[in-house]
Amino acid sequence: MSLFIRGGTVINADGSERADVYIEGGLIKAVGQDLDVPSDAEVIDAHGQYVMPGGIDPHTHMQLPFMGTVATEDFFTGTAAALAGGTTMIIDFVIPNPQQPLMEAYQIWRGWAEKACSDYSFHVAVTWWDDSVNVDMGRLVRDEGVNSFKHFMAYKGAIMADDEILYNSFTRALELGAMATVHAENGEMVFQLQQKLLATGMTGPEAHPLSRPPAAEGEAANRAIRLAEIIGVPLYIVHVSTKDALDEIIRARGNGQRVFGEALAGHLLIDDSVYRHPDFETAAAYVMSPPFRSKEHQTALWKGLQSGSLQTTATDHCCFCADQKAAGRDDFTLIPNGTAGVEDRLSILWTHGVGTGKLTREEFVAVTSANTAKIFNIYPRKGVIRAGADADIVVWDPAASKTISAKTHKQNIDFNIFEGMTVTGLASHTISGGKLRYKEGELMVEKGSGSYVKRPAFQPMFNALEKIAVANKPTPVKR
Ligand code: DUC
Ligand code: ZN
Ligand code: ZN
Repeated sequence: MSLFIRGGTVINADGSERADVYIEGGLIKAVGQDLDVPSDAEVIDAHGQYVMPGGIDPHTHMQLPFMGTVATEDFFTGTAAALAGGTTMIIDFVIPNPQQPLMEAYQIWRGWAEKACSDYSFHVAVTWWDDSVNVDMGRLVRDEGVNSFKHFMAYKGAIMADDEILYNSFTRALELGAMATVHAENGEMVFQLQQKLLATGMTGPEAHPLSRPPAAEGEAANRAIRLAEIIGVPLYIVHVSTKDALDEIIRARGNGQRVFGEALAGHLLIDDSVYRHPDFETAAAYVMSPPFRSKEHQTALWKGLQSGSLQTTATDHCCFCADQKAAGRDDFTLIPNGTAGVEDRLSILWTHGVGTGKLTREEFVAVTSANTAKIFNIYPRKGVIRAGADADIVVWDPAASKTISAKTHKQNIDFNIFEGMTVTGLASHTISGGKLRYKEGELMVEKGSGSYVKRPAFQPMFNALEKIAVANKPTPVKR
């Protein structure tokens, strides 16, 4: 069965045109006017609408086992919710327990993800180090199409990577042509502040942001950037939430370093006053790390996106319901960290980005899809409406409007951090792998229809350490 999207305006990151799109066999076959199309093609009328590459969310945690519980959204429900919002691919995280072989964890996550109904890929976390990790990183890059490795600089005593692990893993990533990525928060500082706050009797969610100050993120971002600079590996910083971290990225990029930054829809919209809500349930529902920040940081993040200092947007979609958050009723450090958003990211970014004039429509495509595809080396298979690309497409109705609510969302969680916000600009149709999967409120998904996307390694870059060694090599003295 083929599809024909007629009468819309195609928006790519590098330009827009009035064009029809013809889809066959899971791929975009043609983009243009007066296309020769089979008479039995199913027609989607896109007059007055935009036809854009489906969103790619580079940061989700479906069914993540974390902090003594498991995230409620699985790979099927999560990718279905994503499709309802116009997102057609996620990059999730394999997070091995310390001492667990990377390949073993990777196979477990691959098994869980088989039920996904959109395409997906994996970053793999390096949470410990020995020779087997070194070997498994090589197998993951060469055989499994993993080109990014994640490091949690926080979560001391659990999955935190210290500087020794960062050094070893960054060095290996460079050798393999892979990207290093970090959750940048100083885990020791967070741990110490948590103990101090608890000792003074501050046990509620209001203590959560106090235990994770902006400077703890700025310090970790700077440390990761400096390590990456010394080693020469490209670095991607997930969920940049502060001006402190952003300033470090701006400095490094200005210096010619390959450093990328991601902003979360939540961090762009929500401020830290949510943690002072009088109801534990409500305040706890917003507990995620890094936490929501004061408004000055939101303003900085928007400017970071507008200026290109931050290149991507994501959600850190990680769903825990009220009964799970209750584990931390008497101790905020036990509240499972995580909030949702995979369904809402595009409409939030459109409303508050394009709708306010902060972003052009093309920039919207860049920060929701194309830049992620480029940074993680799957462009132009993904991230663009072009003949030959995968038919992952959102037809976007800029006039459609709704008020976001947990009562009506498709996400498998009892809370929505954007509750009550009205958004204008919504997916009317979402096409995944050439099939229509969402149409005006109705999902038509199939468990397991999504595919795992391999991401090729990058050209290994010239090692900065070698560069230093070459520069400092003494000239032999002729006698
Ligand atoms: N932060 C969260 O809030 N949840 C999952 C992991 C993370 O880093
Ligand atoms: Zn994180
Ligand atoms: Zn995360």
